[in-house]
Amino acid sequence: MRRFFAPVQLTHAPARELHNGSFVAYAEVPARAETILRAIGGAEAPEDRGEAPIAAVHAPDYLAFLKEAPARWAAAGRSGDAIPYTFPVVGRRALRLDRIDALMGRYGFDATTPITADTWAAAYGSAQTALAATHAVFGGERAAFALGRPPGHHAGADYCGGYCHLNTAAIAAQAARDAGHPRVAILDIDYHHGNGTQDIFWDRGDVFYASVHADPATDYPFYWGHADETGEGEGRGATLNLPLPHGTRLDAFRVAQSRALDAISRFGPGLLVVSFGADTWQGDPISRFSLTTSDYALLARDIAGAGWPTVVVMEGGYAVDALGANVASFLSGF
Ligand code: OKP
Ligand code: ZN
Repeated sequence: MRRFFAPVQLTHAPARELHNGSFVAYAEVPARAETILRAIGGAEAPEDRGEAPIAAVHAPDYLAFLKEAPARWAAAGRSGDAIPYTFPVVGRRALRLDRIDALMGRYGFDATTPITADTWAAAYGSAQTALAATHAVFGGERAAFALGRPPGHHAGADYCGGYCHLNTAAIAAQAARDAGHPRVAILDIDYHHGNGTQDIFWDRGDVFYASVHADPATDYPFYWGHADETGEGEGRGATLNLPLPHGTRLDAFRVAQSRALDAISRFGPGLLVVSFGADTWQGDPISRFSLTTSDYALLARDIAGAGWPTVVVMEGGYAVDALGANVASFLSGF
């Protein structure tokens, strides 16, 4: 299975994040990628396919913001990483967006996603891995892996959050659409709901989004991922949310994933993108499901058994010592 990673992705290394009321060490560390690389025996550098496939998903003003935010933050006299701390409450009129502090809240939905001077380059590299894996599948590979780090599924068309800046799964899915696949599906099995991916395809009928995740009644990102969110307009019925409770083990997770795969089968995609997070592992420090390392191979086998050309993009997983084995187990199922 071909796998892709760009060394520049290691440069995004924020110092701290706001977590449950305190500043703590950032959980989405470069060592996550290093441990995965060791476990899977390295990866190819992706070809640079430029910004157009990223701009096919993300708004131009948001991309400009991501590139400019660190310099504007520094110009305001700040020494630490840029972190939003004030947000435009839903529905407010007369937004004044000329100040970096206001822009941070406009383009970020939480205080857990700092932007550093290296963030744009790292996120760009992460997006290129998703494109490289997608093109490998276009070229006939049965499945390919994008070691996306920073991850992507919380990033919307015009916002960042949840350690995510560019939505790698959405960029892969859109690239498949633009290459002529009429229907593309995304299966998101990270512990957290992929609100950004859901938002991007919310009113579209050409990209199906199915997610198995921790119930947003108890878990981040709270505002999205409830079972009654099913899409709107052309996208009505093309979003499927399957929230599960704390403590979920393989049996219940596998039943939910099968429901998602059945729905995707009825949709009939020509290509599948999997947003894979290993934060469903039993020892994950920020999550509360109970999957084991060997469970990931079984889950991947169920997905592979459906037979679609498949692009796997890396999302979360924060138990760094176990992460490599968990990812290797998942990929072995293909
Ligand atoms: C990114 B991914 C709440 C902490 C939430 C953000 C979690 C982002 C997860 N106190 N932190 O989906 O793995
Ligand atoms: Zn997650």
